Amino acid sequence: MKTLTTFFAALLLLVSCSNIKNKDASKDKRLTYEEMVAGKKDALRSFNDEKFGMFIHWGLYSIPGGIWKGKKMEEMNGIISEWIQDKAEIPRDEYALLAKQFNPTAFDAKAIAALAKNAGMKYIVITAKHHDGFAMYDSQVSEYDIVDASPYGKDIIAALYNACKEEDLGFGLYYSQNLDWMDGGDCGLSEYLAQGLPENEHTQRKQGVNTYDPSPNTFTQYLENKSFPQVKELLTKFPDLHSLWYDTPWYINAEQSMQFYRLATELQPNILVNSRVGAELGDFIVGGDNHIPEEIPGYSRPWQGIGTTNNSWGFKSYDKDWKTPKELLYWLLEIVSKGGNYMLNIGPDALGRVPEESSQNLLTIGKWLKVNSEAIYKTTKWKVAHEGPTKIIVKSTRDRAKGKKFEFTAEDFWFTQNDNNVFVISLKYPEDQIVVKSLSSDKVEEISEVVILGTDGELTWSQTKEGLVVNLKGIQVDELGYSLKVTFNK
Ligand code: JFZ
Repeated sequence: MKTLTTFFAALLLLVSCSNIKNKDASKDKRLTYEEMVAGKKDALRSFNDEKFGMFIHWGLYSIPGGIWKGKKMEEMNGIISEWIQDKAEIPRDEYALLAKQFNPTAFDAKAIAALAKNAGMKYIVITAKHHDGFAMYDSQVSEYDIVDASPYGKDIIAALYNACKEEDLGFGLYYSQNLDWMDGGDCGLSEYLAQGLPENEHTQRKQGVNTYDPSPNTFTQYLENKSFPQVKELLTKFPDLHSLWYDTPWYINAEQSMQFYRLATELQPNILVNSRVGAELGDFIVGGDNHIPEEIPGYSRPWQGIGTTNNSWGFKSYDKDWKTPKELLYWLLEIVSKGGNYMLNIGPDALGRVPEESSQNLLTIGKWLKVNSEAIYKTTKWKVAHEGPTKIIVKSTRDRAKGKKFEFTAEDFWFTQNDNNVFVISLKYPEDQIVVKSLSSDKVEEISEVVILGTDGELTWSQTKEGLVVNLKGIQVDELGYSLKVTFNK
């Protein structure tokens, strides 16, 4: 009996030693950045196929809605309402009082997930913590969160996570890893400068730095005691995330950016991390806010264009400059035809309601996408993004807010492609026929079929040296516009 016990004790010792060796080995075998990125190929292919997602900015800033003590954002040199604490220089304790009145009883996670689904969106990314430092989920790291600090007391991120799973929608989180006006001290500005890192527009303007009432802790303490631990708890609490959307990495260094990337990827190897993690890292590139690239970007990674439904990410009570369905579709076509994925924002109000105009406009887009889905989802850019006389350049949110005319002609066409097809998308019907010059017989292979999505009717068409000529007299599929599916001879 003794011999048998000794044998099993020795066996146990042998196994545990080999485990320690393996653990040490596996620790030494930490993936390189390139290996981490390479492991996300399938997730990136889905990201390309999805084309359209919902961004949600919702937090304490939705209560003032862009007005502080009678002053509007524009009177404080601002525009986007989620920056109200910064623009009005609201001391931390005063701003935190907003939490005591935050009781969004109208919030309906299932309704928001259904809205995204019916708008033709394939994923949602919502602000878990924006620059004001307030967590919209039940955080064990900080009490400054919706469950511990507000009368509402419920975890809206968890509710929306579950609603998205039920609707088979991707679910991602926005997290402001650098700027934090409650706990971020000077948001890293002094440490950034002490490292001799290059001065830039942000450091010179101290953009987003709490200079009016900074917390007493150092930025390193903020990173170690709040930012990294909250990212870790979010990725543990919500195990199957579509993406982690970091933002404004203006005062963190390359090593810290890599730590944020690695932290997310080691916890969820398929999670897509955006380029605002900083230091040129990230699985997909995010363009500027409300920015349409003038040409097809030469990015080596997938890219995402982001936009607002009016001129603010957070709810802005007096901003009624809603993008019409026609303008929203223009943004989608401009971004998708240039190989991007469009993430369009909604800003729920203090009670959790989605502004009626933005949800109605999203549903109109969803109706168009139902008919024209083949021209958008699972496509890639073609050699030509757009043909026609109309060129509308939008550089930023402020640029768009100046007011632009989103009118198009029957000669304006946007293109996408998949397999052996090119899709020709237009935002205006012709009187009788169209000539698509980019599809002339001397520019592309011989065409074997031309159909219009959403109807079965036969089309009269011919491919000439001038272009693809199609008779569309009297045809109207959807008031926003139509898509032709052009198939080439194999
Ligand atoms: C940032 C945030 O400050 C803003 O509140 C919102 O969340 C937006 C989506 O992201 O704003 C930015 C950040 C970077 C650029 C522009 C606006 N940029 O690089 O052009």
